[in-house]
Order: sequence, then structure tokens, then C-alpha cells
Amino acid sequence: MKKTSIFILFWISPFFLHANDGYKLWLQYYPFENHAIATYYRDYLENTKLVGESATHEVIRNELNTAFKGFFEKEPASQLVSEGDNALLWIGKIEDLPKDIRAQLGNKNTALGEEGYLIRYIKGKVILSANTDIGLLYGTFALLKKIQTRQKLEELNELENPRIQLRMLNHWDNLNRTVERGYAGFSIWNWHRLPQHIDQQYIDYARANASIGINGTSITNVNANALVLTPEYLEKAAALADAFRPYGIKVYLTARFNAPMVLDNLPTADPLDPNVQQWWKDKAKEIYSYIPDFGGFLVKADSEGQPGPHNYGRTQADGANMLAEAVQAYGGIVMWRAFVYNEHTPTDRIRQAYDEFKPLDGKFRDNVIVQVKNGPLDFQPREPFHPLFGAMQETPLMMEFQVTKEYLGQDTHWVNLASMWEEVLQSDTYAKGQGSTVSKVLDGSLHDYKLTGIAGVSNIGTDRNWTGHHTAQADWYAFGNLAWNPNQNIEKIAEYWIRMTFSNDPEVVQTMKGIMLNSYEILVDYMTPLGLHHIMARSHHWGPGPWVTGGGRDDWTATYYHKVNNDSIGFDRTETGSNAMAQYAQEWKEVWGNEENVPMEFLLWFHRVPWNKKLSTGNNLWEEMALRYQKGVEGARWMQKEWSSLEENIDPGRFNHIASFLNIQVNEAEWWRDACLLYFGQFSKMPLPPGVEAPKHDLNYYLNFKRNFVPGI
Ligand code: GCW
Repeated sequence: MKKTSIFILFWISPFFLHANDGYKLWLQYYPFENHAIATYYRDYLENTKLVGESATHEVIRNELNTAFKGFFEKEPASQLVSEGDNALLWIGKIEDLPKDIRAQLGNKNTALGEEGYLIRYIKGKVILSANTDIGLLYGTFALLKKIQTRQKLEELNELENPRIQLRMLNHWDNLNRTVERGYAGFSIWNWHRLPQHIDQQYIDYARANASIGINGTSITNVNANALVLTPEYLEKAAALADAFRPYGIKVYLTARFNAPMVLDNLPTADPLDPNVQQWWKDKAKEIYSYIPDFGGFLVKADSEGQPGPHNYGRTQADGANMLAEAVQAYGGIVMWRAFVYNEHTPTDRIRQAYDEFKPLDGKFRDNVIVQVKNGPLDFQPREPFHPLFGAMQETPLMMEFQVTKEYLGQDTHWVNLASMWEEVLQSDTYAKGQGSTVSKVLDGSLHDYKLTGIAGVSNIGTDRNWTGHHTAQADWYAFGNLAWNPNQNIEKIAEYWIRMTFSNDPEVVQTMKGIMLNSYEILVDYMTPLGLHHIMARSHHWGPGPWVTGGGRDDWTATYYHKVNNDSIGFDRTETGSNAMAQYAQEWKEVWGNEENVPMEFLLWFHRVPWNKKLSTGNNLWEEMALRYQKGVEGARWMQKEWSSLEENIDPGRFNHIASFLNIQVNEAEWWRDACLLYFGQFSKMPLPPGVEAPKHDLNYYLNFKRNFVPGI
């Protein structure tokens, strides 16, 4: 068979352009675009030998069948498993492979870890192997991805291990099926029908997650309801755990810190009280009787009204360690969130987590990992990396990214979150000199952490396409990829996602990739340019609200953060201000500390700057701000135009859906620009510079613009 030329054949066949509702995510397995390519892969897929038996093998077999049906639009013969030993594709654990096949792998498998896999092309055969069933499943998805993205099998020679142990989704799903900060419908967990009914969506959820290496899911909101720890719900959670197990996904639960009081009327939840400690030990025992491989607890304590150790004058370590002790005997862990802050603490909100946790470094039990948001505030469109990442050498830290777009326009804006995540992951903490990137903190290589992890707050709901915006599937996909290896190239990730989800058509790939890679800067420009932050509307955080002030909590207003007046705008976080900057390495103080050379994207994050200050661009601050808002709007229009050029190349269902959301995005980009410039313009008192369009309405219109029942609260 001639194996190279077929890949350069011109794209000819738009036969995949039938209705597509997006449910299949990146596991579309749509038909090959021409006969030659189909034949090339069919040789392997029809001559596959899957060696061994287990529940996970069953999953692998099903996935191969599903893929086959999609690729070739027909049922595979004999379940894809070649009878003879002349198979071209071998899939089996190292220990299960026949001797001669194993021998061909030589000693090239020594670096293979627990969850890793290898795929090699050796003398006309493809051999996919691993040490564990789950490794095999990951390898199967990797191989299918190669086929979906039309890679040549002759070139296969890869050994992959995940760089991070815990690769988690965090669902902020409530037991009543609303989803906090969820914009894609209701929770996919249908508690009422569980445990009897295992919906196909749970299985497809597990498949999708396994395909990107996710191995844990915390299924309930961190603003936790203690009820989930009762038998009524444990039985249901156990049913989900059973469904996910063959896919290598463990279930975790959120623990409400005062559960002993809520559920069993204990007089206290003090972590140093022996009765409280015993309560949690008994609870752990009970949970493990339902879910033998229960992953452990995720905890939000002492934050935004959640109970915690502070209520008893105890530290975060006291709280975490008590829970950790309860699950330790069973191999469980505790993910303790660092998102701890308080409106009564007088210091700058963004300083508080560091101030609280840094002194506790080294004081946590071995099975605790502290979960830190990417930035010190709260999932803003752009924040510098969280200073704790440079500060905890003795305590494992894991990352919490927000895959759902709470502060990023919610589900109707197309923004490639991987761009933001890469910026954070590749930031240098300088904790151990140059090159001490956040990604090295997370993968444990910098401080030799024994536990490593990364979590993404899920954007999944009951919407048919899972994520509301079709393109938000890319964020889920990219999150899994970066969790597996935080140094992965995000351009490649985007490209693979496009190819698997939409098409291998070069025009589609190029155009969509272009939109995706530019989308983040565009969004930052029309929402929060120059380091502005927390200027969204109150509570639901949808749309602009730079005027938000007063109310119960100052640290939930916009004015707390931008402090605008007629003279200046911005938050001074240098020595002359809150000195939050002191929480970073000296190298950063030099970059960020000086108003003259701070990168423009963090100007107002760290500095208070007069409106008429001349910037390096030649514009004064007001002009620069206005021009950036305008640029953001133009960027959104550009995205819209680029997308419209693909009308012929994308199935109408998804094309129109995305086009319609892009209309919303453009309108909302204009809304952001107009509202923010009208509001801030009252203080700068300068006219809009040339090139910035006049606002559509007056400020009053925007101040009074209200919408009821915005989702996600
Ligand atoms: O971003 C804020 C959200 C809250 C969320 C909180 C947190 C789950 O507005 O809805 O609560 O962060 O991360 O705990």
C-alpha cells in the first residue's frame, strides 16, 4: 500500500455537512473525506487485536466500534477483533501481549508509568501498550485522535505519561440541579433518577473525559450542601462512581465544614474537638462502604459565608488535617481551597490567601493538597498568577482554573481559555531562580511535591452540546490536555480540537485557529483592558458594571478595585499602596513595580495612574483605554467576519448557532465599550479619541439596564 501521497490529496468531500448538534464533542469520528484515506486506516481498524479482558477493555472495544461506525458508516465485522494473529493493530497490556509482539517493543517501555501508554509502529504493525487498563484506554483515545487528525501511522513512536496526577473537573452543581456559574442548562446529574437510572450522558461524559485524560470529578458545588454526605445521596454518588470506574475516573465530594452540626446536631464543628474528629472518621468509613475507591473531599471553608476552622479560631491546616486524617487510611485525599478571604479583614482582598496560607507552609498532612485559583482575585479575564505558586515549597499546590466563563461573557462569548491558562502556566515564579514556572510547581518537579493536581471548574450542563457555546467544548478539551501536560502547545491543542470536532478541511482549521488564538486578547480589550478588574455587574457578573458600589461588601464592588476619581484610576499595589506586590519575587517587583515599565496589561492592576499620563504608546491613559475598548469591539467583528467565511464548510446547525452567538458577542462587546467609556469618561472628562465610535446610548441607559434571572447564580 502506498502510504504517503493520500495525505496531500485536496479536500473534496463535504459529505459530513449534515446536521450536527455537537453532542458528540470531539469524538465525532466523522467519515473520511476520500476513499484512499479510508482504505489506509481501514486496514488497521479491521485487523485489530485487543488482548485481555476487563471492564475497561469493554470500554475500549465499544469505543473502537463507535469510531469504526463513524469513520466507515457501517457496522464493523466481528467486533473489530481479528481472529488470527496477523493483526495489524495490537492493543494490550505489556504483560498480556504475546511474547513475539512484546519482544518487538524491546526495552523501550521502561519509562511507562501507571497511566501512561505507548504507541509504536514496528514492521508494519501498530502496537499500543500500557501497564494498566486505564493506560490502554488513554492510548486508544490517543490513537483514535491520530486517525481523526489524519496522522500517519508509520510515524507512530510515542510514549506518554501524564505529568500531573490529579486531573480533575469540579462541578459547582447543586443537588436541586442548578449550577452555580453554569451557563449550559442544568446539572447533568439527575439525582432524583439515580441510582437506578444511569443516563447515557454519564457514559458519554466519562468517555469524553477519559479521552482527554481527566481522572477525577468532584460532582457537587463547593458551596456545599451537607446532604450529599447522607446515605440518600451516597447511594447515588456510588452509582456514578460505578459508571465512571472503567473510565479511570474517581468521584470526589465537597464537604461542608459544619456537616457534623447540620446532619447530626453536634454542638460544634471545631476541628480539634475529638467528637468532631470521630464524626468525620465515621463518615469517611461510611462513604468508603458505598464507594470503595472514593477520591476524597474538596473543601471551600471560611470564604463567602462557608463555615470553616476560623469559626473556632483554628487554622486552615487544622481544618484540612482533620478531614485528611479521616480519609487517609482509605487512600483518600483532601483538596483544600485557598480561596479564603473575608470582608472584615482590612487588607487588600487579593493579599489575603497568601497572608493566610504562606505561614502554614509545611503544616498540612501528606494527603492534603491546597487548591489555588490561577490568580489572586477571582477568575478575571486577566490576572497575574497567584503569588502562592511561588511561595509554598513544603505544601503541594494544585491549580484551579475556571472552564466555565463566569467573568468572561458567560456562554455566548467565544474565547479560547487555553490562551489565558498558558499565560499563567508559563509564568515564572522565580521560586528557585529563573525558569521556576507555575507549570513546574504544578507537575511537582520544582519542589518535589508528592501529590500533584489541576482542577477545572466545569462548563458542562444539560444543553445538547454540553457547553452552551459549541466552541466552549474547546475549553473543556484544552483543559484536559493541559492537565495531562501543562506544557503542551496550545496552538496544537486548538488544531486537534478543530480537526476532530469540525473538519480536517485546511480552510476550517486555519480560520478557526486564527479566531481562537486571537480571541483572548480581543475579549480582554473589550472587557477589562490595561489591568482593569472586577468591573462586571453585581452578583451575576454578566455585562459591565464599573459603577457597582456600596452594598454589604466593599470587596464585591467595582469601585473597590478601580478607585476612579477625576484625577486617576487603578489600584496601587506597590509599597505606596496595599503592597500586594511584595508577595511576588524580586524579579517581578522590578517588572511590575515601576509604572514606567510595567507591561500595559497589568498597569491598573498594580498602579494608580493619572488620566493624562503619557504612556509608551504615545497616548495618554484615557486615550489608550478608549482605543483598546474600540480595538476589542473591532476584534469581535473580525471574528464574526472570519466565521461567516466558513458558511460553506461547516454543517448548518453548528454554523448558525455560532454565528448567532457571535452576534451577541459583538453586541455585548459594544455594550462593554460604551458603558465603560461613558462611566469612566465622567471622571477623565476627556473626549473620545479619533477612531472610537460614539456610544449608542447615554450613561443612564446602561446604569438602568437590568435583566432578570441571568443564569448561574
Ligand atoms: O468566583 C466566585 C463565584 C462564586 C464561587 C466562588 C468560589 C462557588 O462568584 O460563585 O462560589 O468564586 O470560587 O468559591
